[in-house]
Amino acid sequence: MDLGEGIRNAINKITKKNIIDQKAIEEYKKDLQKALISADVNIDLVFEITNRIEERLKKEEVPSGISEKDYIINVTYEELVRLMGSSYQPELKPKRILLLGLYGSGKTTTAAKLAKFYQDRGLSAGLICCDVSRPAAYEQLEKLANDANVAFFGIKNEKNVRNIIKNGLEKLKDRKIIICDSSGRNALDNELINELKEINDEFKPDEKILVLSADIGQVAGKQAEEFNKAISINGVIVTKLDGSGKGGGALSALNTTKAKIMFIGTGEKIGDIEPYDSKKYISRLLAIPDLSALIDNIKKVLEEEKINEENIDIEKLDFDTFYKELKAMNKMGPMKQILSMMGLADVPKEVISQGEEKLKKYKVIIDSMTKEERKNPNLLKDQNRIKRIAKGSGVTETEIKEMIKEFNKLKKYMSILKDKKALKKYLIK
Ligand SMILES: Nc1nc2c(ncn2[C@@H]2O[C@H](COP(=O)(O)OP(=O)(O)O)[C@@H](O)[C@H]2O)c(=O)[nH]1
Ligand SMILES: [Mg+2]
Repeated sequence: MDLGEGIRNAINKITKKNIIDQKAIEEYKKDLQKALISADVNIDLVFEITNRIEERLKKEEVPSGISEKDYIINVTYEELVRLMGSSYQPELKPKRILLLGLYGSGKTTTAAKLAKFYQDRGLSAGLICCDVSRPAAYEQLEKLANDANVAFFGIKNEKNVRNIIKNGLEKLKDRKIIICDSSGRNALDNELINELKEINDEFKPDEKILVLSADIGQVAGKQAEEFNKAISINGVIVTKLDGSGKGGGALSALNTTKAKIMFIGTGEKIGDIEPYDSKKYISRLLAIPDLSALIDNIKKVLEEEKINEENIDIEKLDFDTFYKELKAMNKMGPMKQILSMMGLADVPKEVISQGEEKLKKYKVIIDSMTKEERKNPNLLKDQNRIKRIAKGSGVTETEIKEMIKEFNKLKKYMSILKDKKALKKYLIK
């Protein structure tokens, strides 16, 4: 069972209970502890985070407009982000990057992934093979460079790293990003340190990045400190987060060191790399939608359509604003998820998922209304008006009545929203 599954199970268990009392919270705490410990999170950190979650759930009042379930998820989410928190935005400028680390950590794969990452963002990239110890290291990187469609340089059977780098820098001088892949060892020893120092001298990297595999769990923290002491690193890349149950242990341990988590590897394929963003990672772990992306999206839409609490006068909601609202909601994407997270799960489905088709039909109907009808929905209680609009718009009377029903639902939902102030709270945060 991976960390996400463990935590999701714990959440499901507590939120299914009829009454969430002190005992239920303590049980939840124990379930979380089990999940975190099995992900190899350091035991002190486990107690720290679960104590804080317990305390918050016992002491804090559930804010109005948020269901207890969403509140539990939210507290857990916030504390996990604190445990594994940080995010990295790679600067898109020319640079030299040296990747280092132990055997099998994922250096060579990551070198190619990283080269492609930058090249896809407009910076031509090249790879230099400086792994002089492993047989077939040259062929492996050459093939990966080919797959990634980036330049490659290496000298077969050459053991002198300075020589390789001198020639490589000359050959790849038109490349904006140059990434050097180095030898690994079973452990950090003097031989490796000396080799890395030589590469460092000759290559003069802007970034020295330690590549670590997530499956070493909390040892990641210690390893980052050791490498940092020996050769001073700028950050780390954690690979194999897809396949290891110990990712939580690795990320949380790194978060307690000075080592910056720059990227994470999430699969064997060349595109399986992303800059680290703990919020995104935890959202995925808890299988909740990427909240920050969704909230950004809502903000954008609200700005575009100038819809906010001040601008919507519920009493005055008419068919003109109705159409605008539907269009705005359509742009927001999985609205249902956002709303249910805000404790507004009772919003009618039909209001939320208006397909383009329906929107078009509504537009035609609304276009066939008179100005007065649009401004005063009450007029449509008159059957004759509905008949006239049906004729004019080429839709059935039933469809018009359906639209009116949805209009009324929207009106109701707007008042819930205004009442709970939930949306505003989320947007301001
Ligand atoms: N599932 C998964 N496998 C990875 C990832 N990164 C690397 N690997 C695999 O780990 C193994 C060792 O990788 P390699 O790049 O040769 O490690 P190196 O010895 O440090 O150069 C290879 O089989 C890779 O395909 C990752 O993010 N996810
Ligand atoms: Mg390698």
